[in-house]
Amino acid sequence: MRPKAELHLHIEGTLEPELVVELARRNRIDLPTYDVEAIRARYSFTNLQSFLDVYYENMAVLRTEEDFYDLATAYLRRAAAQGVRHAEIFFDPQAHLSRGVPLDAVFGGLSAALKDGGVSAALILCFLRDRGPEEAEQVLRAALPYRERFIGVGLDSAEVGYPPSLFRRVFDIAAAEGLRRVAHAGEEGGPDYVWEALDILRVERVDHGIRAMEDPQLVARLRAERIPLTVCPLSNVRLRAVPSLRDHILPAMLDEGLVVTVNSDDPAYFGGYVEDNYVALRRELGMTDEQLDRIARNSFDASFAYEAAYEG
Ligand code: ES4
Ligand code: ZN
Repeated sequence: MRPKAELHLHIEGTLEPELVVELARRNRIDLPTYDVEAIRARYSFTNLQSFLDVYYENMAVLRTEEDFYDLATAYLRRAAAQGVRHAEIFFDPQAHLSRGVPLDAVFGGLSAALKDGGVSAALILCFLRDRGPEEAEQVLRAALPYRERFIGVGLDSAEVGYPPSLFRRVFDIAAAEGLRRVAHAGEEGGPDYVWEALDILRVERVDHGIRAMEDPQLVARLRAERIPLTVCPLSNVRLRAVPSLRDHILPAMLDEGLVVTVNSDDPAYFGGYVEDNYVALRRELGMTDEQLDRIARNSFDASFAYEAAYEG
């Protein structure tokens, strides 16, 4: 299996139905069903929002530091089995703070799991764009005492209607703190969202970015500046951003000379971890070893914190 880095992965999106049930029992939280197959049967989505509704609901079972430790430990084990040598992992503190889970439990559990996980890994704190820029700034300030535990900030959740420009100030503060910057853009939103992420948020990678392909000038900019794109093929199919894998624009992105990477996004919900995405690209799109090798190489080049010494 190809060694690879995973750069677009929401830790809360690795919450498998089995762990939902286990944590619900441990924390005495009522679930509508304790049948994992019945939980999984709900994972049929029509767009990003229909997924986010289930994603935020299932998070109710994450309450303690130990829960976050177990969640991230399970992901790192699966990632290693899929050839992941380095992971830059998103987490959504606002989704936990709003449920009364302290930031200390989130950072404590996640950073301990990364330390023990046996895979090079780092955290990227994401702002929930549909909660607006003031709350984003509050959460960043609340996280600054933990500054050494995360390497960057991102922007996720419902995209359309929440353009990157709303978040200029909080990204400026993050930049001044020496934090790396990424944003979801061009998943459901148009190329204008990608332009804003680059020009206003000064992002160093674009998460998804598939709709950038609608704008040739934007493609030229991404190519010239070698801005990596963290593409998530199975996610795009499950959220109906593309009709099927066979219609995915990823091969054309590579042909354009873009720095494309392949990632799993929310693997517990989208039917596969990162190697499963690579396998599907070969099977459904006929992508060659050469193309997939290039993507894997891109993933290390596009990473912020991978240290080859870790391999040693
Ligand atoms: C997400 Cl696929 C996706 N898009 C935007 N925000 C997200 N949060 C978790 N998964
Ligand atoms: Zn994502």
